[in-house]
Amino acid sequence: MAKLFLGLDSSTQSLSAVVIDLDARKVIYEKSLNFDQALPQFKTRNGVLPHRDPLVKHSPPLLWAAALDLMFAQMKKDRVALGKILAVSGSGQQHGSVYFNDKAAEALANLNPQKSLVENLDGIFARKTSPIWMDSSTAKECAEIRKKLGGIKFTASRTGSDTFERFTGPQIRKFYKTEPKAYDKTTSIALVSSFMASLLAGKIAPIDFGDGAGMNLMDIRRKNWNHEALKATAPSLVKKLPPLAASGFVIGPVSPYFVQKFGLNPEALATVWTGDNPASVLGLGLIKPGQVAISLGTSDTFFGTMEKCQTDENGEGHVFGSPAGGYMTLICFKNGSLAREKIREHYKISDWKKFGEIVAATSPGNAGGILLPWFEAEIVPRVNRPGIHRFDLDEKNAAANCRAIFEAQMLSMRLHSQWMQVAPEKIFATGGASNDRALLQILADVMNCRVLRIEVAKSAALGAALQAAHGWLAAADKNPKWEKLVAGFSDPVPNSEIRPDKKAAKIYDQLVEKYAACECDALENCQLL
Ligand code: XUL
Repeated sequence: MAKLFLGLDSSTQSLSAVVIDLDARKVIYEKSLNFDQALPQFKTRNGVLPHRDPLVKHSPPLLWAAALDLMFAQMKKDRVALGKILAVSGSGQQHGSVYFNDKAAEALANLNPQKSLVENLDGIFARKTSPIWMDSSTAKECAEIRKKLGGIKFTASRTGSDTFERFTGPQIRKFYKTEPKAYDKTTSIALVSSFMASLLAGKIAPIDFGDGAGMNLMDIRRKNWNHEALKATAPSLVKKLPPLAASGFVIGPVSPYFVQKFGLNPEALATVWTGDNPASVLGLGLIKPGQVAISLGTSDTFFGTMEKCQTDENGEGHVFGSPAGGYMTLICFKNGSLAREKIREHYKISDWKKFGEIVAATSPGNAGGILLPWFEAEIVPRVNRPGIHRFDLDEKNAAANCRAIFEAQMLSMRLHSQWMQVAPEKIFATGGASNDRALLQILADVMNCRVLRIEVAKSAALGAALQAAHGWLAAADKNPKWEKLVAGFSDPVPNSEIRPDKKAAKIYDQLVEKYAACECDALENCQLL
């Protein structure tokens, strides 16, 4: 009998599902459901509720529950063999939090299939909306927690990251400070991932080591709640947090709600979910230490796996638990494709093909011209006042500016990933801009490393399906090996390998020093890294 596993990814704007046939090493079904379009009654824009304060970004947790109902109904309609699925897992947008009251446990245990999930969950929240990762309204709380934990270095070495506005701990602290009564009524706090897992399992689910590390509350090395971080955040927090567990760990059989309503196999296992980035690491097949991927999307992210926990004392990067064991790192550069687009528009370049051609016709190192493209406040390095900075670069020279933006982005990645102490032997590139060979050549030359393109649609949902398979096999004492599990699901695009040009790589070894100096110059009171 085919071994089928379901992976779900509850992201900011959509819920995705991927079903894999493990032995055939094939994705047999995939679907995405856009929140705004499928559930307009929740009045979200791009999955987020409008708010008068642009720093506040919340979403309704009931939207995610309603989407789960819709997705199962869609799968049933599409004749997915739900009765044959052996286990379900998932991933969620990281950092977002859900606040349950004392009615939640009972409601989850008695989900009535005659009603919708939204009706079943009526009255179980101590807070109607959930702050999500796009929220940046907690600068004050970040500073308070960081101070109590002894500064950036100690906060990062304890919890895996410095305090960040979007991280759950600072968000919980703000809730406690601004709505103390509602905080008091909160009996359990979930992440988006553990909230969704709770619906599937019919009980409050554990938080995994991957998503748990995005809270500023988990001890990154011991993988338990860090009591000093809890104390620095809000009172009685230890009583409000579920246990931590490994991603994919079996919680129990799926809730009868999904069996009776949609025909899910009654023996199917509900497993612990993780964050979307940790799940993507699995979906892209990055399970060996030193494997690195660069995703060139709305924001550019640099992520990879690490055997030993190495934290960033400058507090720019993050360390999360990897669902495949060990650790993963994530560095998020906000000015990614949006910044590239701004330059393209500024110089009136018709399309990306033309942009690539212009870049290819210029020389590595750009004759020393540097552009710091902080069109928006930047996460890495921390830039609160957006601005564009040019050094030895003529604004009128369109071609040099096109090369300069991508060189700066790649030099920044090289500089700000040094703390990871990971020497990648090859880099997988994914996301929109990875289609462009001229840009990938710059990446290969700056990093002095082979680059291969990898295109996995819905990598988080695929990773979640693999996580379900791992959890099921482990529960059956089958001793699953990650390397074997991911094989065949995310092979690099054929003939996509780009090798570094040795001469160009030498130029960038020098230019990175100049880039660092320019960055320092542009950032007030900055020290050379
Ligand atoms: C990671 C982060 C985002 C969200 C997006 O720290 O905030 O990548 O996980 O869903």
